[in-house]
Amino acid sequence: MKSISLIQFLIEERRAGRMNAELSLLIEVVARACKRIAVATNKGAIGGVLGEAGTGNIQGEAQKKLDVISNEILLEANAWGGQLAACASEEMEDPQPIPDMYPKGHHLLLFDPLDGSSNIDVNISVGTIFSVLRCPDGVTEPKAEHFLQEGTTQLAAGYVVYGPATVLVLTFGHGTHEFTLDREVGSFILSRRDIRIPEETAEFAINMSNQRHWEAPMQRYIGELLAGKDGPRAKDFNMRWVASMVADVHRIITRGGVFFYPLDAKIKSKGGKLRLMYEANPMAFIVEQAGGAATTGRGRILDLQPTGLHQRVPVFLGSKKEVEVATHYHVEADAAV
Ligand code: FDP
Repeated sequence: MKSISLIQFLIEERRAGRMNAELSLLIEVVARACKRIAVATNKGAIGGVLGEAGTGNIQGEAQKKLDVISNEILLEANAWGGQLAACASEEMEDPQPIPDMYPKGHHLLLFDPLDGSSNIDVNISVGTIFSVLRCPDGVTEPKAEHFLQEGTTQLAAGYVVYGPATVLVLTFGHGTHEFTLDREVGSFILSRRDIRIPEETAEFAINMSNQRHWEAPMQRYIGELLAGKDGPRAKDFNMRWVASMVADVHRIITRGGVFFYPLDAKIKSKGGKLRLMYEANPMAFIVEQAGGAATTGRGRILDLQPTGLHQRVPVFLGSKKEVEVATHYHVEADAAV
């Protein structure tokens, strides 16, 4: 079978009128930066990249060296190409403008440079997540407020998993596609076109240690899954929790399943655990484009009107039927109050 590189795929998408040259260049640049992050990640202890950076990010979380390195790689790669008006990252309080010496483009890029940080030092898959928005017309100095667009307006979204293989999953709103890095050649090669997530599943991902803090409808839903064949769902369910969102979502993209990071009493005041703009929105876009569903437990993630660059939300995503059941339990419980 003739292999199709990412570059060739992007050229074909451009010819089909599904993206413009600037967006195509942006994706190429992000993919190139992620190859550098993959190299840094793969070096592990001998690259001197493991451990704490000794700093904290805006959310008060301790930064790992690789968080900082990955952020710098993405910022540097994206500064000079002329495809961006500004970048925003989990690791920076405010958006980063494009330096004056470089031309500015029409896009806004948001990213979580290294998702699953707590897994870096133990050699478990981590990843990069990104989302691309259009810079509003007439805005030359984008501020945080210009990034606060509903998920439905995303032009592209993707993630890269740095695992046994480095894998890039992308959507531009015309299906979800997977590319695997050929390390010898240095190119991402199309490995799955138009991925479909099975609507039904018997596998769920959740941090069970938070169970006692969950809201009643979540307790009910997971309780029914755990009851298996003898319970109301009349089916045995299996559980997986990598604790790197990219790796958990990649499993769902590959064989189906559902992923939950619900609201719980510990994180209620923050609104959730995962960040809307550079975690939930891009993952929701990718999952929906693969035939899955993504909600906050109460409504569609992509319809949320963002209120802050680092806003957190509950996340329910994956196989459609299961996301619907869990969401229904929450909506029903709210209506009964
Ligand atoms: P991490 O804090 O290690 O960066 O983005 C946050 C995230 O990881 C997700 O990747 C992961 O799904 C989740 O948090 C893990 O949460 P727990 O620590 O509760 O397991």
